[in-house]
Amino acid sequence: MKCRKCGAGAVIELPRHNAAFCSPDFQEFFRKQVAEAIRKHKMFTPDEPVLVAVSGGKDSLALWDVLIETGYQTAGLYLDLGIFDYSVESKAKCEAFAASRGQKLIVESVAERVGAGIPEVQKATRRPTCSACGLSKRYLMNRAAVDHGYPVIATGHNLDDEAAVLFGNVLHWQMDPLSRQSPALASTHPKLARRVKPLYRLSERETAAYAFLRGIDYIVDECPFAKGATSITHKQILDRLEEASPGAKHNFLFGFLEKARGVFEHVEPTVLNECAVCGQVTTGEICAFCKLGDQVKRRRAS
Ligand code: Q46
Ligand code: ZN
Repeated sequence: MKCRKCGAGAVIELPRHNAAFCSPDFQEFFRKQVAEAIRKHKMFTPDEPVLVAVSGGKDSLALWDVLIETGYQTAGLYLDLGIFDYSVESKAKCEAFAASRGQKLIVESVAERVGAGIPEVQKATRRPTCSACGLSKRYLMNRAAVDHGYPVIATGHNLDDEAAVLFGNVLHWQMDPLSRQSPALASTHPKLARRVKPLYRLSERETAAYAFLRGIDYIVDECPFAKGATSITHKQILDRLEEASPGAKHNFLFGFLEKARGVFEHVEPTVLNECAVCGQVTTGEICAFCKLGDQVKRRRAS
């Protein structure tokens, strides 16, 4: 197997692109895909500081690495969810990565904001764990961006993640999430940062290969609550399709983005207010995160 660009021995084969690459040319290919994502969706400019949400996993650290290498102004944001050893280890990976590259890492902790980590928040709210966690992550990400002056948040979602979310949303015809599924979400309020996904053109296998070739030390274990998640079943189904027909995931996601997404966009504007307790953006009077914090406090008091 030879590199498509230089003819040297290839280290990775990409059936979807009908290509194989040596290590330097694969890294170049990876950076070009990220650059194309940023350009196509006008994600950010070199003058804008970007807050990169890092979990300690391969995708988010690969994203941070490529943005640093390209010369963007970045800081990392680690959200400490208080999920047992998983949080301790993933935080250590992010701290080591930031220190090795001389980058700033902002740490936000769920426990500091609401008095307990995600496992206890779940018990207090009786929401599914990932729902309480997702709500907390969205809130803390935006709040950190606004408080620290970052107009844009970049997350490490890759092509496989996005295709799996799309698959789930299509299975249940979730109209609202379908209208919002995009590699770049604009800000609709001065207190809302833009959210972008510069890895959406790259598969999980490609980000894993990039992280490995760049010598990035990431946490391999998944969050313990990820086990049995329906998103994993959806990923497995799409993996089988991809195996039978390379490019299936790409065609599914890109076809949606290019041909179908507009159909789901609705025009009714959502009225956004500022939460009476914390001042962050909400559609009601008090935001869902403050309500969640209140439930935790009440449970602790009882
Ligand atoms: S939502 Fe659920 Fe993740 Fe939160 S509780 Fe773990 S698996 S970390 S992406
Ligand atoms: Zn609030």
